[in-house]
Amino acid sequence: MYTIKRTVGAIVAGIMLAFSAGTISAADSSAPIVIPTHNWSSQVVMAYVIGGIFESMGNNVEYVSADTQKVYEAIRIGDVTISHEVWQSTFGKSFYAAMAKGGVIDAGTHHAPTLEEVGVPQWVIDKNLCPGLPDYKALKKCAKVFATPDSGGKGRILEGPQSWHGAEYVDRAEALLGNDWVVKFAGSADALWAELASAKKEGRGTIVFNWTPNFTDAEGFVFIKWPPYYLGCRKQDGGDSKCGSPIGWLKKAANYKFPKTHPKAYMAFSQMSFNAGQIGSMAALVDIDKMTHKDAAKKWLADNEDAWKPYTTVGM
Ligand code: TMO
Repeated sequence: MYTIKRTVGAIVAGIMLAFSAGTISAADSSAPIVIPTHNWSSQVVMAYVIGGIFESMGNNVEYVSADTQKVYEAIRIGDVTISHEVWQSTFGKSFYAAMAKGGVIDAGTHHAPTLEEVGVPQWVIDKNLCPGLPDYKALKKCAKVFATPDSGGKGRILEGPQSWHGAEYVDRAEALLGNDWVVKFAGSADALWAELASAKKEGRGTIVFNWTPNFTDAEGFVFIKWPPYYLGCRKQDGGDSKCGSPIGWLKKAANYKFPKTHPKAYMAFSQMSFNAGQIGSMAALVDIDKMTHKDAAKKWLADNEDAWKPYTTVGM
């Protein structure tokens, strides 16, 4: 009797031990977590920030330079593990298209409302270069103010790189501003910042694509107010393009196997949320302070341990 009791007790204790051990310590695979880098500063710095957080948890990390639209298909098929800055206006369509095919999961949302839109630096408003701004209707009377040597006397809107957008801003200018305006694509994010700097120096009007959160929030950037966005308003979605961009979300995405292969890293990633100030500061370290993306990430991690350390122990 005594031995039977003891044996049963040992078995029960063994099961309980195995069970609790199993729930607290499913180990992450040593396979690298593949993080994409794109062509704007906060995204690249945040890639190294998140990679640094994963490494602090003992994970292996790999970085790949990836196309900003095709990356969602790459995540779906598992070539890339995560995306940490899915901007609604610019990438929402590609993100959901990949999700609909199966293999991409929504891994949560940053605490940062976003806007990706054309606008003018605050000083263009302060100098009243185009009375009535930021209402888009004011632009109809100001085309000449925003003319550039390459615009043939028309007002010029400097769009972001073509890798971010299709024709949505071209269609919108045609639909709402007509023939007095042209849209040109910048070659890079740096070309946008160079244009802002030279326009300021020359005291001339300029209208460029930009976004928030970004380093430009600190100095002041005023987005043009267009008729409100609604689902389907863009030509590419069947509408007439007479709309602005959404005040949108900033999401994280992951391959559907990531929670299974790297449960600890996934738990951390799913909790991670950066706010506008944090995202703006990641960009500013590069675009204002001229640090490399990697050094900026190191500094950011060192300066913000209180913000990210708690993510590494979620559920433990
Ligand atoms: C995706 N971006 C923030 C550059 O608009």
